[in-house]
Amino acid sequence: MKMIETMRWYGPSDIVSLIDIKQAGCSGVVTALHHIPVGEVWTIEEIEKRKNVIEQHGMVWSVVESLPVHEDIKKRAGDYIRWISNYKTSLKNLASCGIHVITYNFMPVLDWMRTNLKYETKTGALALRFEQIAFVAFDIFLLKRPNAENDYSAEQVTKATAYFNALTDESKKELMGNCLQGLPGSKDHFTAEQVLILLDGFKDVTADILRNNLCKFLLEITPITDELNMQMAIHPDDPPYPILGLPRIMSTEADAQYIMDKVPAKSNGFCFCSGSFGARPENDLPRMVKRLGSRIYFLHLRSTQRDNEGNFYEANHLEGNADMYAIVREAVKLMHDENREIPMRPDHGHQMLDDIEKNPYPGYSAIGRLKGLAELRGLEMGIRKSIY
Ligand code: DNO
Repeated sequence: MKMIETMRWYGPSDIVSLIDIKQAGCSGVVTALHHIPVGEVWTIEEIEKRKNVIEQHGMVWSVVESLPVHEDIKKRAGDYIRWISNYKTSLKNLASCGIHVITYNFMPVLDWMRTNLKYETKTGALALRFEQIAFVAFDIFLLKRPNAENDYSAEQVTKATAYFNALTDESKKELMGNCLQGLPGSKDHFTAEQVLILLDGFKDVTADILRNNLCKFLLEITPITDELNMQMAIHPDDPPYPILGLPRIMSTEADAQYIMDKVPAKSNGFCFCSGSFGARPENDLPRMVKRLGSRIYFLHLRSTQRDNEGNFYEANHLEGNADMYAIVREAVKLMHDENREIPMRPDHGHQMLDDIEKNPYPGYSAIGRLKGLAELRGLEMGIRKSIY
């Protein structure tokens, strides 16, 4: 049993083409209908259209990433009943088109967050980076979130003030743009005003409430996903701790265990993202693969390099803090023991070589991911052949 090698494709507007993905050696494609507004139904017609383009290139649509969850569902407010009903319809439509693995997340307002999208690594290739103090400076001085400074220590505020005062106007603009990236698949940025309004909508939503809302959502959809033999794969928080005063509830092994216990349905599972979980030192990644085992439906393999101040950048796939050998070894054993293949994608990649001049979706340039995939594929084969 081996990992199903895939790459993410953002759809027809992606500068990385299906031909590129095919040449990288992938048999599967991970994509979403990014043009459909969050909450609206994915019709069979639209799903088929996307599926056909992928199949015409000799690959299959292995995983949906993401079928996004409307903010009202996360708050359990507003029109959430309608959005859940739409979500169920989209799931049924996907299953009827033969697509069964669905990634989603339950991070309020924003998806992943980085302060620097072009951090120069030691080779000159560019990586994504999260720098605490830069983020605090963004929060207090650029976003101007009310009372933001109360969420940080006096030392952090002092450092962020000095950091901010030393920035040129251009660097301020860049920091703002990086932190206000739109949702994945969109090249539209959020504005500070929009984000402040969205944040305000979550002001009464504590971590316990959010967790509860996630469980209620799962209790509503999993009878359908169980029946249709689907696999729901929740993506962890990135970074895996609260930001901008928002609760985060999928950051640790205990978080994952909690929803597994509350919603034991078989279709309730995880997208194990070693990069996201790995930004938090206490997350023992190989052990998590072992423990979450049968509920892991999708693997995102990536490593981060952390420092003592809570900063991290995305390292080469086989370097950094993640013990990729041990992670892949656990995954190989899991697939062998359960006699199943798990889709995997090299998560992100450095912007390097010819891609430096291009404008790919951050983290999703072709060559860096191709390199990551090649390394991971070799690692997996070596492990597999040495054990079995
Ligand atoms: C980042 C991605 C995430 C992920 C979503 C899943 O590069 O891994 O944006 O797709 O959180 O819903």
